[in-house]
Amino acid sequence: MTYELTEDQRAFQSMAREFATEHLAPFAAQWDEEHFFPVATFRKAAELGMAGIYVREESGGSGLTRLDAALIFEELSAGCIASAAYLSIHNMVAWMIDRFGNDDQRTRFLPSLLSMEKLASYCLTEPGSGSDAAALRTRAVRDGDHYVLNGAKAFISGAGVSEVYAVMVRTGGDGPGGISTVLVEKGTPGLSFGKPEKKMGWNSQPTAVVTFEDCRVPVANRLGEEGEGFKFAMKGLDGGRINIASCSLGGARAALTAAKEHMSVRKQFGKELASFQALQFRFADMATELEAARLMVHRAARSLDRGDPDATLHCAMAKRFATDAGFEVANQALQLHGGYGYIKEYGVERIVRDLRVHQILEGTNEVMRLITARKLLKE
Ligand code: FAD
Ligand code: 2MC
Repeated sequence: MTYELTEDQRAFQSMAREFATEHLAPFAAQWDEEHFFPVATFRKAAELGMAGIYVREESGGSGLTRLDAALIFEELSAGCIASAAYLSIHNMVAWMIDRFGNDDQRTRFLPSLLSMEKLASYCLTEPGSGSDAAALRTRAVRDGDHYVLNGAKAFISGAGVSEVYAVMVRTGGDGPGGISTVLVEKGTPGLSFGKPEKKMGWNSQPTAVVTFEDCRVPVANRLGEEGEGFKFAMKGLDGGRINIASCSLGGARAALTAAKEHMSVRKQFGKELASFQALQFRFADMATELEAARLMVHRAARSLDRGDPDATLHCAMAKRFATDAGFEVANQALQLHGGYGYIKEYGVERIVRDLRVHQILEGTNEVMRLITARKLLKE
């Protein structure tokens, strides 16, 4: 395995870095403050192919690898964590439609998702089932050529704004084998949204409950066969976990850079902070943890690209490690700023708030340990 990036990968990386520097970083604080979801900016990102990064070219996507996506999400997140993370969810849904949908579904849904004229949401979690996702209870009962959906999904990113919802529903019996995935369009009677949740971070994207009350969805909107939905959801999340881990890398890198700048200008006891060896060592550890996390994320991405049988394990390990390391690095960067770290103007407290949730969503870090232990103890 080589860790050198190709010329193409360096080009995607700089493209995303330039986009983040110009279109995300200057506005991230304001979007956080005003709870503004930057849809117009997403459309600009889509023009550069960032709405379907690993959707196949023949389906209108960019046809890039998971490693390319990891590089891109790290760069975007260094500009605005919450926006990059939403884009990652949108990409996950677009990929699921390309990978598990049929030609009719690709034709109907992908063009407007790839331009981000329409946004997408991923709906797995329910009020009663988070970590135990296979216990979901939203039911879809067949009625002719429609399913009638009843139930609710919790914490849905993009809810209310998104036009396309990839919803994991129960069409059969208990457990993972009774789950299917259906695409529900905004405007369908019986589909409604709760009030946006008030959150610690990720403020520039809405999160809300999605409710289905006798919501009639065409059977033609089901991805794959009945009973395949849980596996589709998990396969989507393998890639999602690499992306969210990459978003942690980008946010933590931005915090590390801010700490470096602060340490070189702030003086105490007549010397720059950067001259205290205790702080130098702390900075060195932060940079080392971040680099270790990056290597793990890139290895997981390559595993997924190669179809390695251990890809799910590598994704879980990388998500656990990188989101924990990312949060710790950001929190230490805040500490290195002293009181200024607690002041919004310096930008580090937002990074800490935004990165905290990466240890919880797309599978908590306890669930990542569960996946890892199950796999390793079985061998
Ligand atoms: P629970 O499952 O109730 O867990 C509570 C605690 O118990 C956690 O610490 C957990 O790790 C631990 N725990 C649970 N089971 C075990 C076990 N077996 N062993 C050890 N520890 C365990 N979901 C979506 O489907 N789509 C979205 O777009 C989405 N966006 C989100 C955005 C935000 C801002 C947030 C906060 C959440 C979002 N989620 C979304 C939901 C998220 O995936 C869940 O919150 C997460 O999976 C955990 O589920 P839970 O909150 O029900 O916690
Ligand atoms: N790829 C392919 N198939 C998979 C898979 C994967 N990554 N993971 C599981 N499966 C299959 C598995 O092989 C099994 O198939 P079979 O019955 O043929 O053997 C089936 O799915 C059931 O798997 P498990 O027996 O492992 O299922 P279990 O119920 O024990 O739980 C667990 C699996 C805990 C890993 C899963 O419920 C999980 O990931 N929970 C966390 C939920 C989560 O990540 N939520 C995130 C919501 S999205 C979000 O937060 C956003 C911000 C978008």
